Amino acid sequence: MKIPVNMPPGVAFLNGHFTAENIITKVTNSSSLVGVFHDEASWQALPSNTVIYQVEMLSSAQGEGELFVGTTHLNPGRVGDEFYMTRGHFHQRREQGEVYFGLCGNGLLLLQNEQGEAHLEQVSPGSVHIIPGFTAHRLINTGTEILSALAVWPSVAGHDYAALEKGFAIRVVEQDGKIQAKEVQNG
Ligand code: PAN
Ligand code: ZN
Repeated sequence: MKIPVNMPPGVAFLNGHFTAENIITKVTNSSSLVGVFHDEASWQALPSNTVIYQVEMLSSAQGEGELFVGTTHLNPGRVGDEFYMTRGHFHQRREQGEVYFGLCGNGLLLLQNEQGEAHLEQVSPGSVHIIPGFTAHRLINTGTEILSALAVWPSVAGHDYAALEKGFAIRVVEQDGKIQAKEVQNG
């Protein structure tokens, strides 16, 4: 009997683009990131169709035990002094973790627990980030190139954006030509 060997989807580790039959892409424009950046006037001044990031995902099975695979491509840039970043979220199923892999570009992964304690990890090509359950996460592009990171997460995890309405406890800005992480009051 001939045993079939199927061709799986592929990912280019240099830029995170997939080769697969069905790729799902979600584009996030500045206009949908209401209240995310602290300099509201600079945010208002951006053309509303300014692309901040895109998530490219494989279409995969959903349900308990199934996994999603996706790459976030976060553009370089700033809103005022604050670097472009993803909205950031807790998982709706709080206990579900995730793994991020830095592929290209340079940036930071902001992690924050339910007590509001936050810290940063350097994201660079080859970096591996284990995001535990009960931990909100956001990517920040502090470089001049696109920051792409591959992620694998349980399909049942879901996204809870509302829980972070007050924002994260750290903001990352450029000040005096340097990348500076600042603690936010009421974060
Ligand atoms: C990622 C994120 C992606 C976009 O795939 O969803 O980086 O960030 P926001 O969802 O915060 O807009 C992930 O963490 N999935 O669970
Ligand atoms: Zn996530």
